[in-house]
Amino acid sequence: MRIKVINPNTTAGMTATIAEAARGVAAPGTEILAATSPTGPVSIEGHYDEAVAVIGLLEEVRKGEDEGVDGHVVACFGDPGLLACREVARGPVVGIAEAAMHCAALVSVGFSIVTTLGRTVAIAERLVLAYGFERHCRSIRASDLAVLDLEDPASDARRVILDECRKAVEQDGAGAILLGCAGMADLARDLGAELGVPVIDGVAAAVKLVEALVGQGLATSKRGPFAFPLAKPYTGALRHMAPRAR
Ligand code: 2AL
Repeated sequence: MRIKVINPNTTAGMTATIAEAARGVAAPGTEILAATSPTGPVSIEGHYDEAVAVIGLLEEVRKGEDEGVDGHVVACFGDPGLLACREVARGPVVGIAEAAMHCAALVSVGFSIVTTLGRTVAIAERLVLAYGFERHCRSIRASDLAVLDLEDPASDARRVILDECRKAVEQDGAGAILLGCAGMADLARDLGAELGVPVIDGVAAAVKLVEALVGQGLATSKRGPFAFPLAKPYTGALRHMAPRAR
């Protein structure tokens, strides 16, 4: 099967990290197509970044449909535009935050999320509530690292994130840690070994969930709210985004 993994920010170096994590867990018969958003913010660290990033993300999902991929992964921990992506796609579309939360609930009692800047905590909090994981979530901790710090070897990001994870385990009662940014995907294995609890990278979790869904012959329901968007003209700079007649 072919799974398209989309980084909704425009930083290709982060897409490389995401692609490596995805390919590291993909089954032998799974091909990972990794894509970087063609337009928008270099990193997604707030509601405005998210809103603007969704356009490039949707362009890539529309291309993925033309390419005939079996499923998509939205590789940003805010799961931006996830429901809109589901309207456009035939196959499953899984966000890395929801994938990580579902997997955590299966292997631990209580999880904590370690995210980037403090301003992203509210985004994760809203997702915890939207997905119904409030009884599972012990804490959401900000590392105060900017997303692009994760790309910079001089930033000491690994140590800063490890410290925050340790506090989540020792002070908040977390049985598992969710890495709150796709750019942290390369840290999961190492941090898990050091902390002695499951450390879940949402990119890996989402790839395995798409494989599980496609493997069961499950696609996105086109009855109800995930039906294809209604065909109509769009005007102005976004006219190329107009839904196609079906
Ligand atoms: C993210 C992420 O996963 N990618 C990005 O640009 N921003 N999430 C975050 N909490 O900072």
